[in-house]
Amino acid sequence: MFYVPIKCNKTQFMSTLLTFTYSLLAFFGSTIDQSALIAQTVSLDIKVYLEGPYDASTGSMSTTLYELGYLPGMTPKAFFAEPVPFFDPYDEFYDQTLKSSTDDSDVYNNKTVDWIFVSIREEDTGNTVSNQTVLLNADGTINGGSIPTEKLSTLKKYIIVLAHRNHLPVQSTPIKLNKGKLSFDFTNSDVIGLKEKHKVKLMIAGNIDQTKTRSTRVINMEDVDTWRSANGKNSSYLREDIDMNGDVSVHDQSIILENLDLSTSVNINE
Ligand SMILES: [Ca+2]
Ligand SMILES: [Ca+2]
Repeated sequence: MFYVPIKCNKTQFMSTLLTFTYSLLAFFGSTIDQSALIAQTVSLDIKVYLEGPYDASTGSMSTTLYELGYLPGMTPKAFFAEPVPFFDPYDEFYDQTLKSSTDDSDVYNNKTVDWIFVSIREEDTGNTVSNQTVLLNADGTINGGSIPTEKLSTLKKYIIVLAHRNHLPVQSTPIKLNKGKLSFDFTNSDVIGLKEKHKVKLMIAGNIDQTKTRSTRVINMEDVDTWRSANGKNSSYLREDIDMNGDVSVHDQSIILENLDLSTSVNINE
């Protein structure tokens, strides 16, 4: 057994060691990047609670709209209830085949709370990478939601914007792709625009008037007036039904009044 002595001073040795370390990091780094890119889609790993249907006693959201058959496209259980044709409040389905479907009650299940709009934007340019509407589950996770891998870069950061038909929109902090996912937990986050209640963070309820760019960002008297004009409607899928029990009542109004004048800078019309 023999060895060849290598002549080098301390500086050269440290330089060689650093080069070797960087090579190792580059190798494993590229392996991680490639593993994320091998999959054809990047999944959205989002958790969010809506004020109103969120029930602190169960730690999850109500699925009453599903249970009573009030979600768009479902046949209500009660004969006097008003069915709502299948539609998407934001016209951006995660699954485009749903768009042409006429009987969509099968898309729901006993975990379904409602539809929620998800927009993915590049942090540096603000450009929208993807807009889609996905189903929100009682535990705050979303059902479905993915983005073709080629639309994303492992070198960039992204912002997840969420909007709902009667809540203030909210957005995540910039995040990077991680293990083939874009992940953000809004239920345990300090981002502006969430409300802490029952020791969790919730999207703020009461934003039922979203007819103009400004009105999508604020809960004000226009929302109260919209509620007033619908007060007493019942047994259907109603924007003014903030706690999502199928009826528009003073319980819904009390939530709007609690949040009156709250606003956000998040723009969902980009
Ligand atoms: Ca509003
Ligand atoms: Ca209600």
